[in-house]
Amino acid sequence: TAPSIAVVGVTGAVGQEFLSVLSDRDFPYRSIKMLASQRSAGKKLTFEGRDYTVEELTVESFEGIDIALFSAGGSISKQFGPVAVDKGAIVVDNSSAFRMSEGVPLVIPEVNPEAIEGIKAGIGKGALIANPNCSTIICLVAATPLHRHAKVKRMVVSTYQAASGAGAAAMEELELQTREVLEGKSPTCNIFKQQYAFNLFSHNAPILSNGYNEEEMKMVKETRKIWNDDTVKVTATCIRVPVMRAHAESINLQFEKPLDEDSAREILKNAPGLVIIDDRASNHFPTPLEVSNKDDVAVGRIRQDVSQDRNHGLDIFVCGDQIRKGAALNAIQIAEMLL
Ligand code: 2RA
Repeated sequence: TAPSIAVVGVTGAVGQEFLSVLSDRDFPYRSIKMLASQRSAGKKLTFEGRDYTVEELTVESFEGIDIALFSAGGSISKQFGPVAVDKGAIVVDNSSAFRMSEGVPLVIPEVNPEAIEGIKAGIGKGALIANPNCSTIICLVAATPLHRHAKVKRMVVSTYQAASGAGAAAMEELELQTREVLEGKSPTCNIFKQQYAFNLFSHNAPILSNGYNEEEMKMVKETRKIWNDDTVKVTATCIRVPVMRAHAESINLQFEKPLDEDSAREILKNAPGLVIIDDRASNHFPTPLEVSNKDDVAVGRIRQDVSQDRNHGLDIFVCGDQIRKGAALNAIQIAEMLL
C-alpha cells in the first residue's frame, strides 16, 4: 500500500518544492501531513486539489507515518528525526544534522543507491537517511561517473551559490536590494549584513579553525563519505553570488587512470541526471537560469586540464537547481527507492 508521508518544514522554500516534486512525479501516498513550526501552524494550503491545514510539529506528529521528509534546519532534525524513527518512520533529512553520523546513509540516488539497500518504508522499522548538501549533490552528479571510470585522485571545486541556499527570505532580499540599488537607495541588508545585489562574497557559513568555511568542508567530507574513499583529495572555495535558485560550480579533476576528453564526453552523455550543454562554436554553456526549476544538472566546458599529465586531468563546469536537485528532488528520489 502507498505510504503515509509527512513533510516537516512544509512552508519553507524546500518544503514547498517537496510538494511540487511529489506532485510532478506522481509520488504515491495514502495520506500526507503538512508540518511546520507553531508560527506557521493553522495556515491553509491546497495540494493536488485538496485543502490542508498546516499542523504544528510535535512528538506526536509521527504516529502512523511511513516516510518523513525533513527540511526545517538541523536543530529540528536533531530534536524530531529520532522521534520519527522510533515511531517506525523512514526519515529523509535535508539538514546537515546527521550527514556525517556513522551508520547514516548519505545518498545521491544516481551515485550511491547501494547505500540504502534493504531500507523499505511501511515495515514499521524506522531509519534515518541524510540528503547531502546541495553543492555536494550538484558537483557529484557530474564528477562521479568520471570517478567511476578513472578514479579521481584530486578534485578542486569553486562554487557560485544562489540566494535560495540561504532560504526564501534571502531570495526576497536579493530582489529588494536590486530594486533599491537601481533606484539609488541604500540596500536593505538583513540576511547577509552586506550588499548582495551587483556583488558577490565568500559563502556566509561560519569560518572554521583551518580557514575553510562549513560549506567548503561539507564538500570535502561528504564527497569522501559518498565515494567511500578517504584517500581522495578534495578542496573547495564556496562563493555566494547574486543568482536566485541555481548553483554553478567549476570542477577540476585529476585522475589516477588516463581518461581522454572524448571518453569523458561519452561517459557524461550517458550519465543519469545530467544534460550536456557544451557548444563551443556559439560559446553556449550551462547557466543558472537554464537549469532553474529543472531536474537535471547541466555540464559543459569539458576540456583536458592543460596543467596536468595528458589524459589525467579534466575541467568541467556545472549548474544545478539548488532547491530541486540540490534538495527536494534528491530527497524524493531517495523516498521513491523506499517504495
Ligand atoms: C547554501 N548549501 O547554499 C547551503 C544550503 N543548504 O547556503
